[in-house]
Amino acid sequence: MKKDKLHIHWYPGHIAKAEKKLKEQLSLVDAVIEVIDARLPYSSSYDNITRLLGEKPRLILLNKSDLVDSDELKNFIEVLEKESGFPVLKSDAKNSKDLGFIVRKAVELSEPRIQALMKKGLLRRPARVMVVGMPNVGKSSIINKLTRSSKTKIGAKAGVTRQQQWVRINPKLDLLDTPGIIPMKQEDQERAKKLAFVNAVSENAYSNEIVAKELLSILDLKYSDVVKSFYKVDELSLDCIAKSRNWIVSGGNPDIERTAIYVLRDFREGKIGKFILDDFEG
Ligand SMILES: Nc1nc2c(ncn2[C@@H]2O[C@H](COP(=O)(O)OP(=O)(O)O)[C@@H](O)[C@H]2O)c(=O)[nH]1
Ligand SMILES: [Mg+2]
Repeated sequence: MKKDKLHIHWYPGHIAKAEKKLKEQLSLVDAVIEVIDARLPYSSSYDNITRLLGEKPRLILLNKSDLVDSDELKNFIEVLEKESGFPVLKSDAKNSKDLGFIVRKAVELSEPRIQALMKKGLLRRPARVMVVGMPNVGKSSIINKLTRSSKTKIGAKAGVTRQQQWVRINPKLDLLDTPGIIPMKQEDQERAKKLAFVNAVSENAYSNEIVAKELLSILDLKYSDVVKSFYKVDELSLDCIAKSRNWIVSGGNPDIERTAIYVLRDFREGKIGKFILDDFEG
């Protein structure tokens, strides 16, 4: 297969199936935690999330906050809260300091539905919450982080087509132990490239050179000086970076593939700097 562009194979059937499963999981919970990659506050959220989630209360987590600038993130949090009408918190799945806030907010968001059930004569029960989001945004890490404090599996509640496992996080909160995965739509190649930067699409689906070039051109718009000084170059191109690093193949040509792989890796590991790659207008 010629990898001259992104080939992301999310056939409509896949999306329909994933959405159906998500809807089934949603019917079991009072609220959802939507996980977004803080480096892509718009691009790593699903366009149709509101259609999918309906009226379900939502806590939005800008995860991987350790990889972005905290002042820039603060601005994004304000904007996203206004736009979505839901609470937005930053989170870092490698650190447990945000844990208490997340648990408290999830419980708070679930309360109206529990109150409604109690009005119908049912006994109070713990809030039921699930984690949703695109691939690789950190859903499993967050579930692990939340469940590490409490390893009590509380067993199965029946879903429509299969049993779901729950974990009791504390007396007020039960968490569905499997994340709801939201697949990406294939048509949006601009977004697909951004998602490739943060490893949210399979590496087999694209050419490193094309994605790394695109990354450099976006970084050049917003963070030119930081990136140039990191690579000790005057111009942000794979060519210049290869020469500056002395990555040369036989014949004296710059080793573009190797450079592309390194640039993507440096970015993903946060080595170049702390960057947010979406703009407010999305
Ligand atoms: N730096 C950083 N890496 C994270 C964070 N959360 C998750 N990761 C990493 O991102 C990758 C994907 O995480 P995972 O939880 O498997 O994502 P999922 O596909 O949404 O379940 C893993 O390599 C995690 O270690 C975070 O807050 N900060
Ligand atoms: Mg996972």
